[in-house]
Amino acid sequence: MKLSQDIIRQLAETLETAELECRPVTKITDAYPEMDWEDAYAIQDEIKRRKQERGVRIPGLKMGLTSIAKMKQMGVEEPIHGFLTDYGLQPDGARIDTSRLIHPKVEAEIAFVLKRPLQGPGCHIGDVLAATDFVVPAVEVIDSRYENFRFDLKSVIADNTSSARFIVGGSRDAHAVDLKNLGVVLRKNGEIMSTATGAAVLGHPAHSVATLANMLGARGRTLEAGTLILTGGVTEAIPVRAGDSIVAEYQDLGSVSLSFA
Ligand code: OOG
Ligand code: MG
Repeated sequence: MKLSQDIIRQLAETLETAELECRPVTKITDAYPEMDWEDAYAIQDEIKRRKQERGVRIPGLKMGLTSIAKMKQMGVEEPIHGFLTDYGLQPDGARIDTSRLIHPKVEAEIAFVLKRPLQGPGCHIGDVLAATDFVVPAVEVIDSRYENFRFDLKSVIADNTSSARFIVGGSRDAHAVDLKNLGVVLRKNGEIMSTATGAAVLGHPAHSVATLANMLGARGRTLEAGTLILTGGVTEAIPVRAGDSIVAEYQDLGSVSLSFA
């Protein structure tokens, strides 16, 4: 670690305040170019600790930058992980209040719920499928706390990987669907914005969960049973504003819809 505990606490406060007050800040590596990966996750952990101290619950975790489309869009090439919040969970069909967000974008994702814990390193797709209770279609609303949605990997990890809101649809048995070849269509205001298949996510969405278990395992952590895991956007993220409506259609999994007010 390159940053002191004081600086880590200070940066966590800056980023969480930016989220809660919907005011973007400059990316933190501008002021602290020496910060390392450990510092970045330590800031994210400190944001989580602040929220939990206020009674916020953490229903799950998310992987980010797991598809080539997303990596290209953001100019980075490594998956990252963050956490989800109870207040971020919105029902299917929700109207999302854009006045509580800075510059939201939506992503179509495939999510897993585990029935057994997963412990990396060495976790693979087979372990994930054996430990999966069910899969659900999901839409994530991301909202970088950085000006113009511009960042580098360390800054976005510290900013809890732009986590803001998420919506999940109806559940399906993971073994009943071909997750790799599963088609996804993302529409804005009725118009198709992008299409992809599950394979866009690290070759297979379960590989994203295995990668998460291995990343956590490297830090001595376990992926607990019951955790909801968003595996990352299958296509590039689509900017939205008040008045927009979004529908994500998933082959065999149904659809998820939301609108912005
Ligand atoms: C980082 C979060 C990426 C995903 O699904 O790839 C992410 C960002 O692009 O702001 O959630
Ligand atoms: Mg995402």
